[in-house]
Amino acid sequence: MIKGKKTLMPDALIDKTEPSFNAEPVLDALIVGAGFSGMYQLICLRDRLGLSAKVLEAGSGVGGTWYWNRYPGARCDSESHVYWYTFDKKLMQDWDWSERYPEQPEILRYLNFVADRYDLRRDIRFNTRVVRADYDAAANLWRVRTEAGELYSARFLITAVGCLSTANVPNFPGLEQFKGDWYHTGQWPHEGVDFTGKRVGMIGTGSTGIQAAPVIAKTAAHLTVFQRTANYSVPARNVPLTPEFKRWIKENAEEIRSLTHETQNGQSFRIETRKALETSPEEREKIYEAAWERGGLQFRAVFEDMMSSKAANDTAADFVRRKIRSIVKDQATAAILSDIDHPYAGKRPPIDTDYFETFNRPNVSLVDVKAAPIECITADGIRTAAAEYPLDIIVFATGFDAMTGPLMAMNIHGRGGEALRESWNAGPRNYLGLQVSGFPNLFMITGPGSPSVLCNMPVAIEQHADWITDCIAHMRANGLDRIEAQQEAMDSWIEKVNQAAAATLLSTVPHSWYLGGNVPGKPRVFMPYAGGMANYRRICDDVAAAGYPGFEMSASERVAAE
Ligand code: NA7
Repeated sequence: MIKGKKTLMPDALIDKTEPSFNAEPVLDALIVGAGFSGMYQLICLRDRLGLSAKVLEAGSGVGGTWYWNRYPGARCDSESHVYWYTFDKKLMQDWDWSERYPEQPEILRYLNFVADRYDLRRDIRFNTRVVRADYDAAANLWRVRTEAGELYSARFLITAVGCLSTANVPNFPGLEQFKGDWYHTGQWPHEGVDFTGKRVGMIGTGSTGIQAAPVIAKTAAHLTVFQRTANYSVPARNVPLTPEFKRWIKENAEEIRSLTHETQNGQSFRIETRKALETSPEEREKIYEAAWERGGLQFRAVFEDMMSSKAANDTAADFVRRKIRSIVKDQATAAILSDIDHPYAGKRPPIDTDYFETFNRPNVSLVDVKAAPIECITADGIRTAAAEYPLDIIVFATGFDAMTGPLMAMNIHGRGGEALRESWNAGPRNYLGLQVSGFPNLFMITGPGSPSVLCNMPVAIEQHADWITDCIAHMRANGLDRIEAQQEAMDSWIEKVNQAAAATLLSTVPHSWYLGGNVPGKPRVFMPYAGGMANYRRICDDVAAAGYPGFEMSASERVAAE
């Protein structure tokens, strides 16, 4: 135990032997990552259960995704009144968002406000990257090593490393000879980047590139957008929140929270029950037009069959393509932007502020790198199969090794030294997205196999952290200190994850990061659980209520002997 630190962990569960390599006292729980999930998990375990818990965080501050992604235009696509913690009624009353979609600096301020309010920093070790974690079966402890060589031991290891935190910088030949500056959007310099008077090249047109391009174009001398796969986007229609709306949030905070627990996407809007294919073309057009005007992710929710029927989806896809062609004045550019090869929202659907309008600026041009791929980076810019583009700055808006990347980077080894990397070499496998057979006492927050990125993240995060907390409380109450997902439970869960994906159009887009399609060599497996957040919550609750079937719980020998 940490000297002088109160813990409620029963003596029987405490490892009293100091392992030879261990420099730190044994903790009840070690959490990796101090973003939305790690911060809340710390509150749950330390303040609710009274455990000794610490967080290791690679960054120098809290925030996770919102600490790293400081690129111009970075903003949340969920609306602010559902993008926060809801575990504390008073906290919801004490924070005001300023805009419909909170911008990165405001979210980071919010997370710092939460860290201050619950005095979290005293148990977070910053600038500390985990480079290896081993399960020590004899001691029933996780042994964790950091980049600086520090060693930690803990009964439970909880990964709160985010889904989109391992930057994917494509391996273009010649990057090292580029004379200008280059940046990945997910590792943006804290001091910002001055684009004034610069020739900027931006690779990537996912949610990030679509947010960044309009902002970069405002100050750059010229912005060249290198597009491989054309993408849909719907206007966000961001606005400052009125005093009336802010009051409405406070007065209805509990009802909004309940609604986010009932919907399949953790949002405060429901997916309509009407079907696109049973709606007349005129009526459909009106519905899409109204959704386009309202803006935001809700566009996806206007027809029940949009994500399950290709024919229904085609009506939405056709609407957005027509919008792109009506906004973008240069017909050649409009044709490249609207030549989209996948269903609407088959990849994560971006929302934007003036993205397509940006291509009407005289200082912005589009390069189709599907037609003429990028061959290399030269000292002076980017060379494609068709031309060379001289640049001062290159922005990689090229996404992430999503979901599994951050877990693999921790170099996790389970029982008998089995590496997670090996165990998952054909794609991630787990039970309920929470635990992997062979890796006792390891819990994953919003990892593969859970709704995670298909849900409004704070809703998914609170559900996971609460479930893990209740599970650990149950174990403590029953004198148990070891939990491991059973192989059969894992196999049948993965079947459910695959079935859920196959029932939607999400699994039909080979280049989507949901499927690992954006990282060369990554197994093509649909990673998140697409069966809906409300359904998933029910499944997890039922498992807990039934005494955790599918998990094997036990008392390690020392505990059993007492
Ligand atoms: P995404 O959605 O993975 O988008 C990355 C973009 O970068 C996408 O347009 C890719 O094209 C492009 N890309 C990646 N590698 C290359 C290479 N080698 N050449 C050319 N273009 C490339 O990442 P984002 O950061 O935009 O968004 C991630 C999530 O953050 C988002 O979904 C939200 O949940 C928040 P491709 O489509 O693969 O052809």
